[in-house]
Amino acid sequence: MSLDTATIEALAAHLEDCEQQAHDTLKITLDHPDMDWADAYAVQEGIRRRKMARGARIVGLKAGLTSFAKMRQMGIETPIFGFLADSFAVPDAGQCRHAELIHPKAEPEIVFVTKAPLAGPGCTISEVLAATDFVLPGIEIIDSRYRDFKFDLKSVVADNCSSSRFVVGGIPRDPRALDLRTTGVVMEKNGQVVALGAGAAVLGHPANAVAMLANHLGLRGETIPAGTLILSGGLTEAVSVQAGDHVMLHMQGMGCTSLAFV
Ligand code: 0L1
Ligand code: MG
Repeated sequence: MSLDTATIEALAAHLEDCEQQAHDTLKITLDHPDMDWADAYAVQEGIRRRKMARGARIVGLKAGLTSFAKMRQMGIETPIFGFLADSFAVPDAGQCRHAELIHPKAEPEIVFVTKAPLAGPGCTISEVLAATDFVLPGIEIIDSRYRDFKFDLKSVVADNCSSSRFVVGGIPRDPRALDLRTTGVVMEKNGQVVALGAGAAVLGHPANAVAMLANHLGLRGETIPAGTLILSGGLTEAVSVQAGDHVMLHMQGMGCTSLAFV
C-alpha cells in the first residue's frame, strides 16, 4: 500500500460525501498518482465501514466491468468488485429519486443468490452453480461519483465500482435448469428497446464473474457467505436515465423487473 490510514479514511469520507450529496468530483488518482490496488480496495472498505457504523446492512456484492470488450478497453484481465448496501435496493416496480443521484445509468444483470458458501482461490463455474439457490433478473443503476464518468480503474474501485441502486424481481430460477450463456435479455426505456444481449456477454458465462469474485475474496482471506445476493455484471452497455424514465428488463425464462425514475 502507498497511502497511510488517514489518507484512506479521508478519501472514503470524500467519496461517500459525494455519493450522499449527489455531487461529482475529479478522479482521486489525480492527487494520489501512486495509489495501488490495495489502497483502492481499502478506500472502498472505508466507505463500507462508514455506512455500517451508521447502521447500514450489506445486502450483497457485485462484479463490474465484466464484458470482454470493456475489459480489453480498460486493459484488465479480471473484473472489479464492490458491495451493495440496503439503502441501494429499490423495490421491484418501485421508484428511484433521480435527484439523489448524479448521472445514473441502468444496466441489465443476472443476479445470483447463494445457498452455500463459496471460497477461492480455485472456485469454478460448476461450484458456483452448485452453491446457487436461484438466479433472477436485476437492473443495476451505476452512478460514478467522477465527473462525466471519467476515471481510471483504481479510482473506480475506490468509489465502490459506481454502485448506487439496484432492483431485482421476476421469477427466481434454478440456474442448473437454464443455459445462462444463451439467456436473452431485453431492456426497455419508456417502452422502447434500448439494450439487448445474452448471458455469455459476461465473461462467457455469468457464473464466471461469481467464481472470480470468490477467487478475489479468497486472496483476501474472505469467502462469499450463503445467502449472498450477487450482481454478476452488465450484459449490455449501460443506458443513461432521467427523471420521468421507466426502465423494464425482460429476462428469458425469468420474467421481468422494472423501476421508475421520479
Ligand atoms: O457495474 C459496473 O460494471 C460498473 C463498474 C464501474 C465502471 C462504470 O461506472 O462504468
Ligand atoms: Mg453492473
